[in-house]
Amino acid sequence: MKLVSLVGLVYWALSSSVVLARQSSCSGSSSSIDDGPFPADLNGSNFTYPWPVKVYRFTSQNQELEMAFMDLPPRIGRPSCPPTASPKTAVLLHGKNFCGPTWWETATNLSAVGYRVIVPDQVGFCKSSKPDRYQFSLQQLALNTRGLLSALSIDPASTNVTVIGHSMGGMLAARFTLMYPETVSELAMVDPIGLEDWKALGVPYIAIDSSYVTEHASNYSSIRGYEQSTYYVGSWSPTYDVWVNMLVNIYQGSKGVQYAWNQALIVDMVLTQPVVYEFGLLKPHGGRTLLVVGDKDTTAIGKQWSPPAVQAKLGHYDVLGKQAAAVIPNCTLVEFPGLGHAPQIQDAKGFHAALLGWLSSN
Ligand SMILES: *[C@@H]1O[C@H](CO)[C@@H](O)[C@H](O)[C@H]1NC(C)=O
Ligand SMILES: *[C@@H]1O[C@H](CO)[C@@H](O)[C@H](O)[C@H]1NC(C)=O
Ligand SMILES: *[C@@H]1O[C@H](CO)[C@@H](O)[C@H](O)[C@H]1NC(C)=O
Ligand SMILES: *[C@@H]1O[C@H](CO)[C@@H](O)[C@H](O)[C@H]1NC(C)=O
Ligand SMILES: *[C@@H]1O[C@H](CO)[C@@H](O)[C@H](O)[C@H]1NC(C)=O
Ligand SMILES: CC(=O)N[C@H]1CO[C@H](CO)[C@@H](O)[C@@H]1O
Repeated sequence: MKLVSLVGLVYWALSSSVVLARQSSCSGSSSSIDDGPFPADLNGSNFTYPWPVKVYRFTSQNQELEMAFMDLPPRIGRPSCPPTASPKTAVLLHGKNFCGPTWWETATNLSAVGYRVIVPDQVGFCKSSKPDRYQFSLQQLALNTRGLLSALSIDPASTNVTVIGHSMGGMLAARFTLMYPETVSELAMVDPIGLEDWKALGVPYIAIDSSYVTEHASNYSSIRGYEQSTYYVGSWSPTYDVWVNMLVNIYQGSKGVQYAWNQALIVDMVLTQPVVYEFGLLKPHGGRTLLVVGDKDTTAIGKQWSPPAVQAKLGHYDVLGKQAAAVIPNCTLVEFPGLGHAPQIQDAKGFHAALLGWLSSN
């Protein structure tokens, strides 16, 4: 009896170590950086990016995936200040309705003051893979992003990494910092979603299949209508069109169906995976967090399909910013009066002055 169970135990230990060895050699050999060049239409987006697109190939959930990203050296475009190995790196995380390129002004500003800037597109977005089947979680996207940094040999022991996220990217930046506090030196969130738990406030669950129908029907007028009211508080400038068309291009592109499906899974992800309860645990190792909000931002996932009494409770960033800043350790709150969900676009100068001022104030 004892011998049998001992033999069983030894067998189990041997077979599981074989499995572990296989997994580690498998993931070790299958992650790589491809510097391209790539065709204009990459994974269903033919939007022209401001800098060369590279691809991080890796294995995730038993499939080969690619994350597209841009990697700006410090002091790009300043020939008198040649790029040098920089101990500072910034990682810029896009929101659900944007892609890496929307950060271009932030990226050039950070590069100008000496940051290497990594700008990924998450799996399911933009020029990255759009898998037919994927268990989307904020943790999985954070893990993918951490894998990209490792593949680029960005070692947090010798490099300070500043993580900056907007909207869904802000929620992801919070999750990333909770998972990898030793990697994140400083955290900055710009109108992050997830400052409240919408489901706890009464937002009804919606089937992924229903979200898919809405996503698949997206077009210029539906995207612009949404962004005009929540991002820009009713105003519009022709310079905002480029970001709408960048999305229309994907919805109508060669991977449009997979993109709409991935985006429906993303809606489910942010609705069901709150971070707000963990804000008190945010401890980037540099000790500081910046929270930027437009006080007229009204973004709230599920507001569109909630009853009016629930709608009235959601998305009050004038209140939510202060609430979050009171809970997050060492948090600096910068409010942009009269602005909505995208202060980095609507008041780019004011935003970059606030961001760079905070970064240099340590
Ligand atoms: C990281 O930033 C801290 C200040 O927050 C500084 O003391 C430290 O030297 C920096 N580390 C590197 C590797 O630059
Ligand atoms: C755009 O989408 C909206 C909502 O899905 C729809 O009502 C409208 O007819 C569409 N417009 C065009 C020009 O297709
Ligand atoms: C991208 O695709 C759109 C159609 O979706 C087309 O109008 C446009 O010319 C393409 N642009 C490039 C750079 O290929
Ligand atoms: C707050 O941030 C500063 C750096 O700006 C750091 O020196 C200090 O230790 C932090 N305090 C806490 C409680 O983390
Ligand atoms: C920084 O951003 C502002 C707009 O916000 C832009 O006008 C300026 O050119 C940028 N600076 C650099 C060095 O890229
Ligand atoms: C899923 C998918 O289509 N992935 C493609 C993304 O783009 C890279 C680079 O061209 C391709 O190798 C992948 O097949």
